[in-house]
Amino acid sequence: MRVSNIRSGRIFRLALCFLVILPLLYLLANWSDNHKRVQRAYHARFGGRKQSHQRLESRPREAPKLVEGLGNFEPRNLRPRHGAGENGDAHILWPNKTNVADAAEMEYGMNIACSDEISMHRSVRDTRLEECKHWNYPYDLPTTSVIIVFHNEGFSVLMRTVHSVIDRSPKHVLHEIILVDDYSDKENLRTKLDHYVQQFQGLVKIIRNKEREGLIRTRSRGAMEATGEVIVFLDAHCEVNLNWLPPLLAPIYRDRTVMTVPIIDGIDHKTFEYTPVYEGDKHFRGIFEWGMLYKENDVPRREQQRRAHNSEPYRSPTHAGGLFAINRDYFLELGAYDPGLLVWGGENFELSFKIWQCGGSIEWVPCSRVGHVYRGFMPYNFGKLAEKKKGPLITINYKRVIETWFDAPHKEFFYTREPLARYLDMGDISEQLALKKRLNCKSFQWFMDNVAYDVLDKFPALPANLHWGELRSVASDGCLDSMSNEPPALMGFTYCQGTGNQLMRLNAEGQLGVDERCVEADRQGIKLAVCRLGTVTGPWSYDEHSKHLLHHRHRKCMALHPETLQLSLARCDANNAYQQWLFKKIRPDW
Ligand code: UD2
Ligand code: MN
Repeated sequence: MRVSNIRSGRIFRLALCFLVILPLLYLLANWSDNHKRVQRAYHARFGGRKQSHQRLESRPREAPKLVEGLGNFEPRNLRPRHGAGENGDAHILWPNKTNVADAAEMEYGMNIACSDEISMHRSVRDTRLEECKHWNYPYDLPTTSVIIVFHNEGFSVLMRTVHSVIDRSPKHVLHEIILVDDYSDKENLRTKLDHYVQQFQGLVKIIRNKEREGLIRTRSRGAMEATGEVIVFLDAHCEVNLNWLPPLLAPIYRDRTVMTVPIIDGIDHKTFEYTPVYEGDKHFRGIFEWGMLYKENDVPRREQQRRAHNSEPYRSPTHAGGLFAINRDYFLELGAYDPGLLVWGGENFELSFKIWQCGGSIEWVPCSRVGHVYRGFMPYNFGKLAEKKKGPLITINYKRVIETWFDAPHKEFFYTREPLARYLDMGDISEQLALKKRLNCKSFQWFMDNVAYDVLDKFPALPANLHWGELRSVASDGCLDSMSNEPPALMGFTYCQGTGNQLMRLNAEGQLGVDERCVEADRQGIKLAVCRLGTVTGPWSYDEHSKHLLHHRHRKCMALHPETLQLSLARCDANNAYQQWLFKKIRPDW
């Protein structure tokens, strides 16, 4: 009895165990499982606290992705448009408007009468590589301020720039467009603009300089006033192409020290025809020659091969100047542009060298295309700022830039190519040198070795000038002159004036140069020619005793015809004063 009692007691307790504890255990296990699931979901959504925050920051920002279908920012259902200049076609004015067109060309360097007849919203030819339509870009790209500086631009051209930006940029990214008026004094432009921009309800802002500052300082001012994360500079005569902005912003979104540059298409200044400068799928990048003229060169294979797709951005040593995107704070941390640079020119090099040497980079973006009107000539003067500075203002700008960023050997190349630059007063660059030191910037040699490694192939190290100056005839009162001609052309002979057209340089390798051109000779005469890329050698030598300029290949001397004053090669004759020449150093009077 007792035994059975005890036994039944045990069975009861065991049953109790099963009935109560097991479900409890089950519930407990389930709860903790659930709890972990909820925690996981929470972390995924809100990123959790410190630990996952760090994870977020170190996670690389999303890169653009090539997809099968249309890219996420590609325009869809574009309706074809018809009318003057649509599809970027040339628009030809009626013959009875020729006078107006000519007047506009004279005043603006472009045919504003033609522009006036073209819609503000005209379509342009899609000049991109086919592949460009298939990139997905991150949605949360940085907000952007587009900055357009202008001085006396044609109204319709300026406003078409603005409309094209609004029509072809994602709304949530385009933060503002800032028009910075560099003291324009054309009648009506001010009131017309103020009135016209009202329709944009604050998206387009106008700020005005109290005096003429030049484009360089005006851009720096625009950057200061901008409130977007990224700033994009455009000239006041541009039309952006389809889906131009996301590909420019994507590299900056991932790395704030990248400056990006769109590929520039051409808009004809007479007909407003929109055409690519380079056809096909070959890419080019910005370099320079030693006189600091901006040049473009094929992208070297080494750089091509860094990329998986031909439509991806590639690195470039420099840029043309007008059109680019950069993180605003980064631009200001770099000191914006050197405020000592005046009006126009050289600022593209200053910014490029500064970015590369101080740890950033420049990328050209094939999928971002922007049209730019290349004018027939520069329609404005440099105003009071140019009067204050004696000597050629642009060369002064170059001198500031090379004295800040070049090293001694490369500076020498610049002075060999521009001998007069040595005498120019470039002002004080101590602030620039201090900035270079503060930012711990790398040397120019580093830049040449790692970034601009293709420059020397095209523009080799310059041998020193053995002689330079005006090339005066001993027999006749006059000098050799390139006559501002474009090569190929005959060299001229005129009164000695000490101008750039007459500044000849004979280097230690026999090359006779005038500005970026070379002087050559054949049976037809003495010629202005394009210097052969990649060489610095030439056929000439100068004998100080006989005063002959000898052409080695032809074994003849440079001679002046006594009557026609034409230049040619003649059999050398020691007694003929018309074959005698003197290099006379030009002493600038500034
Ligand atoms: C190129 C650049 C230009 C600039 C320049 C100087 C391109 C396509 N263009 O010459 O952006 O970098 O080289 O190095 O890369 N402007 C002023 N104040 C002035 C003079 C000009 O606001 O005193 C404006 C002008 O209205 C225009 C912009 O600055 O919107 C650039 O001037 P540009 O078009 O005459 O220069 P560009 O294209 O010949
Ligand atoms: Mn321009």
